[in-house]
Amino acid sequence: MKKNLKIRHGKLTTTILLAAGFILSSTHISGQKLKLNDLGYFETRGVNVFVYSNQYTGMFNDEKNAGIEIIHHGVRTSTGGAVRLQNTPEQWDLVPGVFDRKVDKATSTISLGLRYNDYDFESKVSVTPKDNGVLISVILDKPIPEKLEGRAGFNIEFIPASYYRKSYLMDGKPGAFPLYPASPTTMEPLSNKVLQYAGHSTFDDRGRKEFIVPGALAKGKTIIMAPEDPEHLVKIQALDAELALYDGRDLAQNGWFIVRSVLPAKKTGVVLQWYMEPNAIPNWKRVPVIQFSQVGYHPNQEKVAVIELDKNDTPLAKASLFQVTPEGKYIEKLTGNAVAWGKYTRYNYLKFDFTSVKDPGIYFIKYGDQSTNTFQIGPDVYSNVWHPTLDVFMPVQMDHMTVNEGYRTWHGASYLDDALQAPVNHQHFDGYRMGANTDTRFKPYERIPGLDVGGWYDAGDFDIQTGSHNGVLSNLVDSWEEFKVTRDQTFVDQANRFVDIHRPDGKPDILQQIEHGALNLVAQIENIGHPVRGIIVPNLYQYHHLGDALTETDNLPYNPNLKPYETDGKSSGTMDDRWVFTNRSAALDLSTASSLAAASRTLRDHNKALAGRCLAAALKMWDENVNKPAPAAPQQGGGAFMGGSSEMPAALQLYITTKDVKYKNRFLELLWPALDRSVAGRGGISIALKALPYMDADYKAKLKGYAVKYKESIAGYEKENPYGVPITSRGWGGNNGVISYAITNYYVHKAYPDVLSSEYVLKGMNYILGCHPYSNLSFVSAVGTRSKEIAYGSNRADFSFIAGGVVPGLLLFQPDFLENKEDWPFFWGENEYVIDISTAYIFLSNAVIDLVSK
Ligand SMILES: [Ca+2]
Ligand SMILES: [Ca+2]
Repeated sequence: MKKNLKIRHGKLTTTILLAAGFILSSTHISGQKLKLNDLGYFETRGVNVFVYSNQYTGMFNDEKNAGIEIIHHGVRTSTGGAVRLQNTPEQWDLVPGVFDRKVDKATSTISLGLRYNDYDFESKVSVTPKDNGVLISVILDKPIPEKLEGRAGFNIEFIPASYYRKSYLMDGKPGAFPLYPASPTTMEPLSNKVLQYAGHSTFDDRGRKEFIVPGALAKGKTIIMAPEDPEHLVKIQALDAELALYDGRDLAQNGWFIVRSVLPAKKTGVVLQWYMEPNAIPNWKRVPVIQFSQVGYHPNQEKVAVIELDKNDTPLAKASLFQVTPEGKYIEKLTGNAVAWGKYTRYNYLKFDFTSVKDPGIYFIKYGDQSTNTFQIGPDVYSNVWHPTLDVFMPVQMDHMTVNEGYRTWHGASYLDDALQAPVNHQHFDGYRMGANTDTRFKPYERIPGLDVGGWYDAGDFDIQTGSHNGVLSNLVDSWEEFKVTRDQTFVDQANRFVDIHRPDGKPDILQQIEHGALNLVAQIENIGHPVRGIIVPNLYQYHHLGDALTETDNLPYNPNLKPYETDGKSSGTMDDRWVFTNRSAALDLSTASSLAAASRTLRDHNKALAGRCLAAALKMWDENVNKPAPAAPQQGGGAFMGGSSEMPAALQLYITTKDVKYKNRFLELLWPALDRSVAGRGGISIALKALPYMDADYKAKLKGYAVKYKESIAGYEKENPYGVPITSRGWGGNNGVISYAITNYYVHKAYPDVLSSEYVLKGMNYILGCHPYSNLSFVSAVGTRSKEIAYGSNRADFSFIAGGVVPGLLLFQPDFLENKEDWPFFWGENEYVIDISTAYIFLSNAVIDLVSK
């Protein structure tokens, strides 16, 4: 029976076997043994075990992207796999540094050292194939430090989305993985607590000097996880220790299920061994993924689907396009060749070209027994693709306002207690830093007035980042000036801090958004003297806030005469007001000058007073930076000044706004040498073409040579991957790069259609809308038939989305696994909406509409 058992539809067959009373042991269905492959990980069909192919980057602490990780039937299900110091480590709990990682082919062993500097504690971990799984050993040269006895243990974490709604057996005793955390917790005195990152605390103990310790869901020697599901079945056996199963979500919504064994005290040598066997379905193949634009296609554009295949899959020769008739019938419209493209990362790729089909209608693609969801071909497919971003996403991000939509209030008017001067010599957990001086007239912790106005939550968290605000203003001004985006579906009342979605008020929304961003930037310059890096909550236990931003602070200004948690109704003794990180930078001064100079033009008719303040602030920043003698600091070639590449856009925007030729001269002086250095990047061909309408015919003629050079510089993308766009995927997904690439191509095509065709713009759009690796979901929530419905917005704890938000996209797990999860919202590098990417998408959408309408 064993040998002949074929599981083609794993779950179904297993269920039948169980129902028939067979005893199912993992050896019945496990496939071949794991082998160490040339890429440095353990592999068999259906199962890969990565051992620190990916390591903690330190950028945002535990990103659940490192350690011993299982790619289980095509899906990454485990992370961590390290000596850890808590039952359920949180994002800001200490992670060990990795040293001395060795991949030994002779013994098929991957080994490494782990080190906690804070406790001078080192351990070694080795992983080697055994039977149908791996043997994990923890080795100590010195006993664990006394302080960590009972705390240091070996943990591995399993993603809840792959395990809830499923069962486990602990030493044969059944249990269910909870959908929502409800395991027992106990309190312990703070003196017992292991340090968190840099002495911060994720927990607000309300002054009680205590912390929470999650209790186990089950304990035993052997755990079988998801025995009913061959795709996710994992057996873990502690050879000489106790195993416990925990739920990390007791402490943090982004926690995982954790299997853990505490290390024995006062021992050295091999102190712990686990046998871990992820089940492998024999002859498993990943289902082909047919990738296409979820929005569909304009009749006259190229239409090429990409088909992503398991390396063990045999490519089929043909794919088909079906049309859905008004009667609900499917008509085969076209059968064409599925043309081999080659290998990219771990998959093989085919391309299916159905450009010849131009009839408007509803279609789907069929390849083998896979059919896609439907999409459209028609002249208007792009007409509303940016509406959710401007109508919903941007309003939801608006700070200092109540934002309402129908029966739902997204959030109240937040951070009315903004803001305090950040202290000097301070490193903040979100990357902000203060040096030895404040660069302002304010003392540390002194209130800086006038900042409780305008601005957007930068991303899934709630800080104001001035740099991304500059990007947003630039994107919105460009959209307004290039495409006359007059859409009005939002009611904005600045005086009463109230925003209502889907409610026109007679004013173009894009101007109201420009106004909202400009209000905060101008307030920075007027009240502080210059723009600042950003404004953010001081305490880590505030920063991880999930919920209405109104409640991240108490919205009452801090009053040192009151006790913590005490209030007189007007102020409060709780030090929770946001801090302003005020160190000055010439680059930020000038990029803010650029965005405010641009904003001032668009606001002339909408809000004349604010337009004047924007221009005054921009001129002040220009004068204080460019007109003062340059320091003896190292100069970049071509006369670049300490503001670096920020000076060029500032000069251009000030010229367009004021028509003062001195700015034009400075722009041109900087531009040509910059183009000679590189045509790419924001200082390259893109800004040169943005300036085109304000320059003469000679300028356009001279620029053409650089446009040709640009085209040559992008030729490689067609060979790098089957999508023909630049895919970057380290640390943070690369959708921003794809959108910015497509926008640059738009400017080049518009000026020189003979140099670059419009397809270079549309390729970028197709990628964002679903024609990309891993899945075929549109990366813009609520745009396209199927799109990101679970993302890292401010509502991520509800496994939900914000319509119109654009996610970063694919992350690469070294050496060869691209990922963008749709069942788990907490990977910021994959799924966190950011305001500047989303507004660049508004511009790109309008560019595409402009192109296809011609
Ligand atoms: Ca409006
Ligand atoms: Ca407060």
